[in-house]
Amino acid sequence: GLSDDEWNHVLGIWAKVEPELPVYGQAVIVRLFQVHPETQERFAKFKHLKTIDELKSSEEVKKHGTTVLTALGRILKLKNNHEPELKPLAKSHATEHKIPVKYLEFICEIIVKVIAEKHPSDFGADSQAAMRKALELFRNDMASKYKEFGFQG
Ligand code: HE5
Repeated sequence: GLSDDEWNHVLGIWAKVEPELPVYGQAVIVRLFQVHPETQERFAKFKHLKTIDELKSSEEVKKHGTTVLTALGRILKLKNNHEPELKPLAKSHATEHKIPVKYLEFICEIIVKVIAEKHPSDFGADSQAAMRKALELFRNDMASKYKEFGFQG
């Protein structure tokens, strides 16, 4: 798990992200599709969006980005006790959306990068390291739940 100090870093930066969740959410999803185009194939309703401009101007992309970061924020705030919040998410991603753990890694790395770009002065090396650790915990627990749901991920 993370130390109190590490959680303070994680939740401190999250408090700066939170007022602008739709802005961050949009940036994360657009970047995910740009850097890892195979992830866009998983979204039936985003397949028709071909250009960067189309992605950036899509209200649906923005809405989904907000949904994703809202879920992640709730999990981070529960610190090491995220099981009740994580379980339904793991279930839907394992059995319904079938999202490989690799894709979770992609999006987590992009989340760190997007925050670093938008908040360079508030997201120093210690905070970045703490956030990476929290996201790794999230992914590891998603991966073990995936297995419980019979998805190898
Ligand atoms: O599962 C749900 O609720 C428990 C449905 C809404 C939802 C989805 C759907 C939520 C809350 C999340 N995702 C959250 C989430 C947090 C992690 C970091 N997701 Zn999610 N997703 C949904 C991630 C990571 C992640 C990576 C990838 C490639 N996710 C995806 C893909 C994905 C897809 C295809 C869907 C189905 C809904 C949809 O099509 O939305 C437009």
